[in-house]
Amino acid sequence: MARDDELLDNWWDDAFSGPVSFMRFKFSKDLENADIAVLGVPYDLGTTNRPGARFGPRAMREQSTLTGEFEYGLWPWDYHIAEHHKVIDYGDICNFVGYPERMTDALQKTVDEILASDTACFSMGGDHFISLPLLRSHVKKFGPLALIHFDAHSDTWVDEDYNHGTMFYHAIKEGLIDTKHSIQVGLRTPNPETHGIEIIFADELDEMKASEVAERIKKRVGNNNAYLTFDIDFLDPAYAPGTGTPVSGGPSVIKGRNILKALAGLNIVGGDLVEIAPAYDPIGNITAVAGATLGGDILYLISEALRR
Ligand SMILES: [Mn+2]
Repeated sequence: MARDDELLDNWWDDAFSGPVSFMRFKFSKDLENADIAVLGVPYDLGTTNRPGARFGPRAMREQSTLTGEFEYGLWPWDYHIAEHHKVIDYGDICNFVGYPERMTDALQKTVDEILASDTACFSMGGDHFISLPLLRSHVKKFGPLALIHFDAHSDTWVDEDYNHGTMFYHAIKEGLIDTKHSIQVGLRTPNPETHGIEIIFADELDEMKASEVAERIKKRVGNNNAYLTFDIDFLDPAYAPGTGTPVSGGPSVIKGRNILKALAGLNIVGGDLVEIAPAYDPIGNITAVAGATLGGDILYLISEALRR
């Protein structure tokens, strides 16, 4: 837990120049000198509709050079994470084109190593299937976890196939998720089986203040160790059109950010942000800008939890 003076003293002053690492944290594999690792998982063979999330990590990094532009940190957080923690951009997991089963093994092995060195991990997808191997690694270290899940879809379809709509069913079946302390937020698609997880559907969410949503999540999760997973299609397609399975009628970016900010204090041991497929952005990298911002918020939540 050390202040990262090197980063804070040598700031890149232009968002459009310099290395494209997540929020300007340095590329490194040195886990001994890191508190949090940011990991890209450019995998999209688990998609059931439009592919393209393999370009998500790169798009998030590129847009994060603006959200991470200031040595003062990411608004509305009133500090820079580097004042408390050394964060590294660990690069991407790769080498599995045409061999999806290799991704699962490579991702688990890498995240096992990261967590074994007492470094926390924030991952950028990739499609949502990557959360299954990520959960397996986190549960190996922490035991079954409360899941805080932002999404338009439940991703708990009872189906023995492995894809980005079934991985939380498999996670429940594998005993990775502590369902009685888990909650899904923003769902607006059919969900025949809750598996005992609490759900705030999108219609109810729209009627609630962000602070009320956060209170419901905090009450459900309590002091338990939690994993936070954020599918960018939680947002309305007006804010996040660049994704594989968009669903109309979702919340805004600021609603999502206000909920996340209010979750500070929870024991969030790891997290991911997934499903950005930048090719479907009509113009201006809308979805990746949202993802880089919300991803920054999740990084702050992990940092906040480490400080407790
Ligand atoms: Mn989804």
